[in-house]
Amino acid sequence: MPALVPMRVILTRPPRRETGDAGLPVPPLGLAYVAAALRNAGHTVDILDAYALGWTWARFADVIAQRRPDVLGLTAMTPVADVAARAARLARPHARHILLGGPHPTAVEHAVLDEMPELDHAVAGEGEATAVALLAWLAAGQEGPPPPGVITRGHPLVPSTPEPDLARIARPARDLLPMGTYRYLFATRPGFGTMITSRGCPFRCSFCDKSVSGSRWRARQPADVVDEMESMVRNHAVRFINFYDDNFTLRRERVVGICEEILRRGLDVEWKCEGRVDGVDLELLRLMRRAGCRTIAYGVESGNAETLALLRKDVTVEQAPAAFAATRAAGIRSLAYVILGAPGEDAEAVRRTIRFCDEIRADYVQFSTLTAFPGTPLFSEHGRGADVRNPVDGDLHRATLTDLPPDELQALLRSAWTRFYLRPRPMARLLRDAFASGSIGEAVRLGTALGRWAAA
Ligand code: B12
Ligand code: SF4
Repeated sequence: MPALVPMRVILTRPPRRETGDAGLPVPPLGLAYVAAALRNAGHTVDILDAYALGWTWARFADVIAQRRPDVLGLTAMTPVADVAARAARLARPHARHILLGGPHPTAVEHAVLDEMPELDHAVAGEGEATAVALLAWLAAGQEGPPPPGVITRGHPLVPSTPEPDLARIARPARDLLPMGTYRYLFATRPGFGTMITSRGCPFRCSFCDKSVSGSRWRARQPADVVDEMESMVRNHAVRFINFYDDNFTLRRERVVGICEEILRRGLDVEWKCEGRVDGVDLELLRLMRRAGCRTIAYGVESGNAETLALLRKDVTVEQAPAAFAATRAAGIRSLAYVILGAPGEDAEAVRRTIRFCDEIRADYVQFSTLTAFPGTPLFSEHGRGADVRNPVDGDLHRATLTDLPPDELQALLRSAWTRFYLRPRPMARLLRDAFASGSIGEAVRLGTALGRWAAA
């Protein structure tokens, strides 16, 4: 449908910080969804993933100055809000309207307009329909109140309800992304893509920001999911997919349906998903393995019952070993997300969780500290916290909630990473995956960070 007033839109993920950002680039799925909606509404849309393309800030500034878009759309999680602010400052003289969407503006709402004075408007929540309505409002001269979901000066935010119907929104515009540049260290093959097959989560973990998609779980049907997988395989040479659903395994029968559909179509693709330790069983895991599942990430969080209670994870310490054993028996690798040094934990409690990761025989572990991001229950209850550095996070300092002295927690974190990975088996597995997925650079970066930390 042609837009009443077609606009030239650039949606962008800005370059990395010069100080060296952590992490391999994964596709900016949110931008790709918004791009598809705006394009369908008749606008001319480009996605400029300067982060993935490895652009310098100077090149980014030149291109924005040259292209002078009607609308520049930025996205931000809280830890990269400073990067979005920098991009908005640079782009201000060259873009008619500057917008920001994503978890950060959704969580902090109007405060983002003070944090980033160069922004014109921000979008709260899922952005597909809101972005289309916002551009129509801009084209109409911003007459009257802004559409629901829009954060703007001088008007209260009216939440955008109902949430988008996942069966009806357009698939992400991957044709606008540099798909060949994306990598994931734990992928078992090159050709990497990401997908989201459900939104929202009914659980209540205190460290989790559910501001964007809320608590109501909405899921796509198996045939629709596998259609999108197939189109990624056909059109973008994708051979390994990360499912970014908060709860891919929430409804057993849906997972069974997706796996059976993959098998029925004979789709040659491998994948990873996130699961809860209370949501899997051996029979399901064996089916998932046959359908290409190679890794499942579980929010183990802690080996201490008191910490699980603080995190409101609603799982028990005892459930993790069973889920990890079943995952191993099915031939799927396990990744444990773990939080060290939460309030109430002393050094011995932290060590207990580190040992717990060995006991459950996780193939990979991602150790973090407890950060209270805006939008999480913890943030409203505890505020920000102390600064603790994680070895693998490059320049990122994370405000951390802990009763331990920051130096001590940092040392424990370092020993957790180095103890776990600087051993022959995990190193060999990482190297094998790095070669298989084409992520050698990331493996070298991780290895160097760990080596430096071990020697310090
Ligand atoms: C994939 C993912 C990542 C990926 C990459 C993210 C990316 N750039 O795409 C990786 C692994 C790198 C990552 C890392 C981290 N992540 Co993360 N991640 C996710 C996850 C699981 C999925 C994101 C996604 O693709 N969602 C699907 C799309 C459709 O949703 P979306 O991105 O929100 O986009 C929609 C809207 O936000 C909006 N929108 C977004 N951008 C724009 C732009 C415009 C112009 C408009 C109009 C609208 C709009 O419209 C989109 C479509 O509806 C989310 C959880 C979740 N369910 O969303 C957490 C999440 C975003 N991550 C989070 C966090 C905390 C982190 C880490 C800090 C974790 C850690 N402890 O290290 C790191 C930070 C990394 C860094 N650089 O600083 C939080 C963010 C909270 C916050 N307030 O910022 C989330 C929400 C998890 C949670 N529930 O708490 N993450
Ligand atoms: S951490 Fe996972 S299970 Fe817990 S509320 Fe967030 S998305 Fe849901």
